[in-house]
Amino acid sequence: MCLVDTPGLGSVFEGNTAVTRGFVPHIDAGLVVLGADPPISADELALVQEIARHSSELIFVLNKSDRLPDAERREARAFAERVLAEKLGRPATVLEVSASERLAGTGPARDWQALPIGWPHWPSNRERAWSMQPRSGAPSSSPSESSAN
Ligand SMILES: Nc1nc2c(ncn2[C@@H]2O[C@H](COP(=O)(O)OP(=O)(O)OP(=O)(O)O)[C@@H](O)[C@H]2O)c(=O)[nH]1
Ligand SMILES: [Mg+2]
Repeated sequence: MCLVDTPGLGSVFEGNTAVTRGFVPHIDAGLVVLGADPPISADELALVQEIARHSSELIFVLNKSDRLPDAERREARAFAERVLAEKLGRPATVLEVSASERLAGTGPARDWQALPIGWPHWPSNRERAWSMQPRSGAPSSSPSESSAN
């Protein structure tokens, strides 16, 4: 498995957004990390729609859930689920997480247990070998990348 952490959108460094957009055709499965405040931007929504054209394997998480009181967090999640569903034309579930709590080993359970075990459903080795062939249009600078087996 090769995990690629692409830069977030809306950075003052315009190249960051270009690198992320350019990487979309290479995605087999996407873990979309949304911030709690604001929950999702128009740019992120457009990117998700673009990713969905390349992969049906998509998971959405609302990170930094520790930053919002319960009522606001519920509202942020419901808003993100509604706009994502409208954009994708299918139901979308957003899971609440907090990377900070997870790192510190503190906080409530949140939705960590709801992250699907065994996700994503990786293609067979043969299909994977094909999909890892160099493709045209690869980004000139690479997002941070890590590999695991
Ligand atoms: N309170 C809180 N802060 C968080 C959490 N996750 C990340 N942060 C903070 O948010 C800031 C940005 O975190 P990053 O992990 O760099 O976020 P990112 O989405 O990868 O950012 P880019 O790659 O620059 O788009 C840092 O100061 C983190 O400490 C979280 O769950 N809770
Ligand atoms: Mg980052």
